[in-house]
Amino acid sequence: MKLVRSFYFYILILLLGVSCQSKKAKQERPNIIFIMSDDHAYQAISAYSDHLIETPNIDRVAKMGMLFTNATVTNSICAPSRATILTGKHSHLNGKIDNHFPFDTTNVTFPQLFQDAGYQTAMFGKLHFGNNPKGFDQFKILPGQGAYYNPDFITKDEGRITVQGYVTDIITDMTLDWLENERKEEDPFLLFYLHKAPHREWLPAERHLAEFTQRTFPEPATLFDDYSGRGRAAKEAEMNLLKHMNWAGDSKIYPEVMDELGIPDASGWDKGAFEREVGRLDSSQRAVWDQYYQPLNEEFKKNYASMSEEDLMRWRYQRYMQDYLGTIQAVDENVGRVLDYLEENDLMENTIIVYTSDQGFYLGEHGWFDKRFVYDESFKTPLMIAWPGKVEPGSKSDEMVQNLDFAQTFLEAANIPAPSDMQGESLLPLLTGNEAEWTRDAVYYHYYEYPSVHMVKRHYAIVTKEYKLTHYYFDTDEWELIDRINDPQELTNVYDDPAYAEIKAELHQKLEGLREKYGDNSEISQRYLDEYLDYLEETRRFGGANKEVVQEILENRISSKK
Ligand code: SGN
Ligand code: CA
Repeated sequence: MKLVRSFYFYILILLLGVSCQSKKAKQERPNIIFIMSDDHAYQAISAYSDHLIETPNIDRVAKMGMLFTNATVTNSICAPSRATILTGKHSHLNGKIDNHFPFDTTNVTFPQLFQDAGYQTAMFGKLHFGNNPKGFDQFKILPGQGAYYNPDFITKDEGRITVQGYVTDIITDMTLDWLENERKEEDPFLLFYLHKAPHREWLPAERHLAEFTQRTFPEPATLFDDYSGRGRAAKEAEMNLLKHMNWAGDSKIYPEVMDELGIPDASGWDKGAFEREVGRLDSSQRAVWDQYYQPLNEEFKKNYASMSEEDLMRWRYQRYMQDYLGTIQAVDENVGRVLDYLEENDLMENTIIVYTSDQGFYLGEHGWFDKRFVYDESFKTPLMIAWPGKVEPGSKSDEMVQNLDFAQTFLEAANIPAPSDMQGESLLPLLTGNEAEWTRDAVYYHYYEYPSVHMVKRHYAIVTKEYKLTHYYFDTDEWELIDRINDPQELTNVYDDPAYAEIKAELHQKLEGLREKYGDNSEISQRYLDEYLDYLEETRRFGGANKEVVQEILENRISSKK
């Protein structure tokens, strides 16, 4: 009897041990909070440089963890970047090459794998896929680009809703509400907290207008770039602050003031963009908004006639920075609210916190706004990752990491096997101080969305820490080689300089190797191009400043088919 009793006792202990262990193992899986803004340039984060704005809260993530100074994207545009993040695959494989067609939801995304593995999953903010995210217990996302003021949301449980207030605050309220009221304490979570800001048309919260509409900011060295050292792609892009920025939608010159001054609606959707955004304010909100923008319009009216092109460029840069950085002020405050919540609720310990953007952005460098190019300001993206106890506080890495790497990093951290066709590399060796295990010395880039808004030609590239070799292959056939060390502003194409003959040959070979490794080639590029041009031919859905160029491309195509 005694023997039997002690046998049962032994079994009981064993079972208890197993269940404790499995509970512990369960708890040990880290929570993940993925904070991503839209178009947030690293130049506008004080952990990188404080010449434009102080972002003390975003910087907290870098202070707690690792700051990446060479983080990049595989395709510098919104939805494709998000697709690469979720699938761990380059655009040509996940199919989301540009912002036009919806994301192919037969792709396997890492949140689905987390959900299958027992994680709680939630997403709040901007996704921009043209369909709803898979693998989420809860989501509230902006339709398309979303709006800054009194925005609409597509929600999992309540259909489409409109919420009064400022988008950055609202997305944060939703995130905090989920953490507080929906999250179950016993299971780990994967949470996407995705800001719309600081995306065009850069509309700050009411509370920041007084300060930001008054500030002046230092100009970048290349504000007046004439693109003389580079080829047609840089020269023909429509991203110049003076020539291609909207007066109403972007610079907040009232449509009626444009009329008074005889400024044409050059893009064809300038006044519409203003209405789309500012028109969402109710009358009392609008009255507050006008308090700040009205005097600015009055002043501009007075000065316009006497302003030179150079004056106008400078004025537009300041206007741009006032609004763009104003929207970042709200992002920083709200990131602070989320970090405070984690601290106050003992959630810091076992949580991976990421702050990043879907790509970088031009803040007047090369005279530009927007992104798309493989030049640094849009190819690189801010990235900091904290994981208390695992990542050394205040550490830095200059390794060439990419948005392609997130999926495998998180899967490894959560001990979930990654599908073998994912193409990134886990960042855990870098995060945990095992640099020797990291061997990547070059990354691959491919941008597709052309002909389209901003008119940046299709290109693919190889980038190492020292060089960039780029091929613009459609509507031109140009190679560009940039010496990143000696020409950090990327002003001179040295492709035909004999001094670079050897390195050029080496890079060509390496580029071919990368294309093979990732499974990209000109046949695939041609297929995507044909699909897009067929669509343009059929729908004629193009317009604005680039209308004639697109028409010419299509006519050439039709006549070459004959
Ligand atoms: C809109 C913007 C463009 C921007 C694209 C893509 N114009 O068309 O400036 O490049 O989105 O942005 S806007 O006046 O309508 O804002 S992305 O972040 O979604 O890729
Ligand atoms: Ca973006």
